[in-house]
Amino acid sequence: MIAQEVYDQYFNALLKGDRVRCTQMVQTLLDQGIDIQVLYRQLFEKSLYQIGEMWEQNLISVAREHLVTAITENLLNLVYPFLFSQRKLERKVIISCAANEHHQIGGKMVADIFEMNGWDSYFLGANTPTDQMISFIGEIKPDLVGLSLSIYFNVPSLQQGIEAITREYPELDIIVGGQAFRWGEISFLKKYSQVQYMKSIEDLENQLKKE
Ligand code: B12
Repeated sequence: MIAQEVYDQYFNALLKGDRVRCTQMVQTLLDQGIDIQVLYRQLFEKSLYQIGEMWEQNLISVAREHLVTAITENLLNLVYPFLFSQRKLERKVIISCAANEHHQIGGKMVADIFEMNGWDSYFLGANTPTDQMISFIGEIKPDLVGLSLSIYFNVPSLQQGIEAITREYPELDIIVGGQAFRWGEISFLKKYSQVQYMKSIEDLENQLKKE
């Protein structure tokens, strides 16, 4: 649990663009042994959602939103030494954003959760062209593909991605998640029998721990 006071200090530093202070604060939390999922949800995600609201209300500029995003992406790298698990499962996952989807931070967190739970994760980032994802799947031969979607109007791209994967690799399991599904409905996913929707990284981690 991150105390409100710590969150407020971090958020103020982030909004000012003070990346030295943000780095010190995150490093301290990591050194104190914070649960990575808590760091992701209660510091990084919470602050970015708050920034999104401020941006929507015209309280901050696009430039400041970009600054905050760039700082957060750098901070995610501090977590890297804490990711590797003693447990090795010999399982591989590819995580990607759908084509046209430019929000990549959530997907990166998902890839990290897999890595911490013994999987080898391959994170392709934002806006991956479907044909490129299909060839990469052929190269890596993963056990699972995870797709992230933030913007509901990108559902057609997501569907195109799912359909291309299932055409080429009918046995391959797919999970999808992301905040697009907070606003839009998910019933269209029911027609894809190998696709599972996952609500959060907590649900994902609980499932991975059972394996
Ligand atoms: C940064 C940002 C951008 C950056 C992204 C850069 C980058 N490197 O990722 C840029 C500038 C590109 C951008 C562009 C746009 N953005 Co924007 N953006 C944001 C912002 C501020 C933060 C996004 C973020 O990283 N959030 C934090 C992450 C950690 O949260 P998350 O993605 O939800 O991920 C978590 C879970 O959902 C889950 N998860 C995610 N994926 C998956 C997958 C699986 C398998 C699982 C299990 C879980 C899971 O795990 C994560 C950890 O908990 C949000 C505000 C917000 N509410 O997020 C707006 C926001 C998402 N953007 C928005 C909009 C409108 C846009 C634009 C359309 C703006 C424009 N007019 O151009 C474009 C669209 C671009 C596109 N085609 O994709 C809106 C979307 C509104 C809506 N109803 O759809 C938001 C909500 C802002 C707002 N309040 O209006 N954006």
